Amino acid sequence: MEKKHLFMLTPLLLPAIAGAQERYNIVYIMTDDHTAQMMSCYDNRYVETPNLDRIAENGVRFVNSFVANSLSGPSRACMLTGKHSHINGFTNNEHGIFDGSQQTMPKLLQKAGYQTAIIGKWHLVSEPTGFDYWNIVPGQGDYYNPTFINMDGSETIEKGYMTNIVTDKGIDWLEHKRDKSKPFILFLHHKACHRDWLPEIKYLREYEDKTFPIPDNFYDDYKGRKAAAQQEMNIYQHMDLTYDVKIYDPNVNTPLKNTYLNMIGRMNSADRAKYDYFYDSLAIDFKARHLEGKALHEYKYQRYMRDYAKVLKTLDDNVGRTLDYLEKAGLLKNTLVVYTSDQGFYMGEHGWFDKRFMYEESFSTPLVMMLPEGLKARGDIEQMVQNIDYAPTFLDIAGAEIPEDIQGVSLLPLLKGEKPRNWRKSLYYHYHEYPAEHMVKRHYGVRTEDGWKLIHFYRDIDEWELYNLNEDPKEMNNLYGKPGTEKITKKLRKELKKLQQQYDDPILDQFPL
Ligand code: SGN
Ligand code: CA
Repeated sequence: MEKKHLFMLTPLLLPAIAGAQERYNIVYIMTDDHTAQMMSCYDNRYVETPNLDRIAENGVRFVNSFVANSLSGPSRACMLTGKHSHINGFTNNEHGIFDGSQQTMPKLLQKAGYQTAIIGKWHLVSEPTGFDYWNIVPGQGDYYNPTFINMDGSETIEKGYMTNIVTDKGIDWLEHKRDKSKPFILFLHHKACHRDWLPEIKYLREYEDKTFPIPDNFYDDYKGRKAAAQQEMNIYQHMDLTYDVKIYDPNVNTPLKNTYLNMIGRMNSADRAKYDYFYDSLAIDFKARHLEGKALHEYKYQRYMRDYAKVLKTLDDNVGRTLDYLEKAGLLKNTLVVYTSDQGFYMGEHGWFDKRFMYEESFSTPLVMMLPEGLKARGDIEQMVQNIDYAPTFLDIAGAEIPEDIQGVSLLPLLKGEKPRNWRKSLYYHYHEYPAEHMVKRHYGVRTEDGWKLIHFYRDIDEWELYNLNEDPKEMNNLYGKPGTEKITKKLRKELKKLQQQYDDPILDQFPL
């Protein structure tokens, strides 16, 4: 009797299942430390990234895209939960363990009938939850012959270069591993282009003839900006000559020399021979030049830019390969392709590498999307968006309900080409990792759509900074406390308070506004 009942229901269920098949898929490509200055559809001074640009050309480029906390683990936790760091609990890389029992976007997508998979960098310490398939690297992962953690907890050392491997695994999942009757979301999370910028062997010589222009605030003296003066991410002072610049001298010890040797020790002997041949010749040349002061400073900058650009070259190829696969498989018409990074990065601006600060280069992150049929937006999207918006956007795209407690907002109306009234006019930021590597002080702040920014650095410092981005886009002139700024400061403090209340940040109790 019961069987018959089920059988009778089957035809009724069919249209719903067919509907499910037509739902949009999502391929969410995220890189590490890739900044908009190094992506030609945002900035063509430095590199060409034709495949990344292809995404924007067939969809949209967000020109005001930001993170909530400019660091890997925290950024990933914001993206998974749609909530700020103080709510999702993963505030910093050094002590964070993501609580995987909480509500996350992949779990909600599973409930909505989606297949979920993540391949590559995870960086949240606890095991992934909410994924039907995962294959991640421990911690930061390695560029050469990386170790992967499998779902049964075992580890496999994969042969080759990380960026190629992540792409291979992604395509393999799409082609062979997924259940093709269901819509899916695939997180392809690359290690590129994180420090320590180890290029793929075939691109060792790429960009070697290029001299990169030096940013005009490369020799920043940090006047009026105490936190900026106290960081440890200056190219001149803090880039390790062996590890970062790759000048290896067996007789010279630098703090990260052993880390470097372990890292390049992962290469097979054929790759290693080519690698050594290339960088040893640089080291010989470097030694002969006896560089000091400004010349050494700029030498380090050029090495940094070239190696970062080489790593990016392989990444761009692989994004191209991913897009080509989707096209060939007939998936593009029904798949949203998202490309972003876990945060932006300094390419010599203020004399820096790394990120963390709420200044524009690292507060912002590239975000481009190739849109499936039915989503009509094209070109630039000017509205301010943040990585807490990805979770509600993907849920919305999937036709799933967006829970009330999610703090981000869905970008779907923007992707449809709508011009929503009452879009947010300001964004909240809070960075927590201090004291820690690179010594960027804890800080929080507000940035408004009309180009004002107010930041408070705290803990063993108590400093406020105010910027007018329209007049001072490089954030060199701290206006806080200057005559004539009373009114705007008051307004921004009020806005900051409103955001801290809205997002329920307990820091407001510590520093009432
Ligand atoms: C590593 C790097 C740092 C970097 C952090 C965080 N040091 O610790 O330079 O700021 O990761 O980066 S290294 O010696 O290991 O290269 S994040 O993107 O993962 O947050
Ligand atoms: Ca990162």
